[in-house]
Amino acid sequence: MKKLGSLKESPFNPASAMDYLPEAELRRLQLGRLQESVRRAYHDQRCGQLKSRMDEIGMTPGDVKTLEDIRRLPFMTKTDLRDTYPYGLFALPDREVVRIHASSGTTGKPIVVGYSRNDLDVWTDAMRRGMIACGLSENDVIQVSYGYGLFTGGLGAHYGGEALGATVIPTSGGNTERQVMVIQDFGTTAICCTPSYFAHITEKAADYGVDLKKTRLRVGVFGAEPWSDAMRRHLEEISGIQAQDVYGLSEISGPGVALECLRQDGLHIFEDYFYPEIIDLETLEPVPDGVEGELVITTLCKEAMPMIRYRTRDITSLLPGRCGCGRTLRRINRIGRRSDDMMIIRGVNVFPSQIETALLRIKGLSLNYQIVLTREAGLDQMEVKVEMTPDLLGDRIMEIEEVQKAISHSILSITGIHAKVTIAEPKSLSRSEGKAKRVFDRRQL
Ligand code: DLL
Repeated sequence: MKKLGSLKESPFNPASAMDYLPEAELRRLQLGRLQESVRRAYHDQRCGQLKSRMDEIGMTPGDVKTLEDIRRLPFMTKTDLRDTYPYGLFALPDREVVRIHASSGTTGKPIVVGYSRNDLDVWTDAMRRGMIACGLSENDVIQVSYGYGLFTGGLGAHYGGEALGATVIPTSGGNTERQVMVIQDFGTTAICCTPSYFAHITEKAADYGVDLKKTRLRVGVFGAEPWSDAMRRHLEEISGIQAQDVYGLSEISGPGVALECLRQDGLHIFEDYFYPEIIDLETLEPVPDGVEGELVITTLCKEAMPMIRYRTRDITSLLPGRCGCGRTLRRINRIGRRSDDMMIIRGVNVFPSQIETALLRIKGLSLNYQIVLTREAGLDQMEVKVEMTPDLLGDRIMEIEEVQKAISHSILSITGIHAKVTIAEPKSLSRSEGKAKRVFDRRQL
């Protein structure tokens, strides 16, 4: 790894004192903010969901007297976002909602999230502090190659980088040749993108004869999808960077919920903004530190859309003990899997049920389908194999091509992902005797 010895947190950008608050003080702060968030969601949520759920169990916001009382509050899930689509969970009037983002839902409609001015400041601050933890400072040139748009990656990293005082280059995703050119010519020192896209960039760079180790690039801030330690070491070795993990989700704000410090020993959660719990998947009861379960997050400062005990479906554990870096913020283990069937393809969340919705829009298909995920030159590829019905089989080849195009278009419009579509003969795809196995993930993490 290149220049690692020189990587340390910059004295120019001291991380927030919040990163180092004594534990008792942090817990006190969290309690006050939790009480306020519950009050806000209870009274102001447009759909009144939390209020009716709390009323049902005879609880009022005043019953939250200690942090432990959070355990008595009801959970929220992605289904709640779907059921209240688009703005039902907002707790502010429209004029105070200054930004909207969206992410995949389980069917044709996305889930929608909103931010107040203050929510954007909180999100930016979390990302800024996370970047400091990754060893970045105002001296860095940060290339943001996460997508800009409804996806939170691009703008989240962008504003975090600007707040840090760094130079931000908003390349967004795609056009890999230009990404390599920018790294080389603009003096990029840090890149933010999905780890799989960076793997693709390294391969393309090699094709163009560019040795990334000879550029100024020294840090990668990678997330939005699971990636292994083996992948980390590989990326670090071929490009000479330090590859840092960033975690987040749209429902809670976006990237910046938790990031690794330079010790790469778990991701620090910005606990002054986000309250983490790990619950047992069966009993739904919180588990002790060190035990794996589902991450549940409560937002402590969110105004436009407070989320109370949101079940992320991400599987991890809270690491016991303090980090050697001195931060008092607790850490979560890296996230390797989810408890639902969500796939993450080039950083985009895709549910098999979305593919099914896309197929249902086309006539003449059986609903026996398979999704095959592979990785070519570092980039995720999705192939959807679907059987036609005997009726369609009688038609001319030309029409089959049209059907393929129509399916591809339908999938693209619902998921935002280009899929290779293969039309299979009737009854040719394997059938399972129990749960249908639809997804064949042949990517090597
Ligand atoms: O992926 C936000 C983000 C952007 C995070 C850029 C990091 C960097 P969503 O599109 O809503 O938001 O997807 C959230 O992605 O619940 C996890 O399953 C997965 N995920 C995000 N970061 C990581 C990570 C953004 N570092 C979902 N490791 C989450 C593993 C991750 N999975």
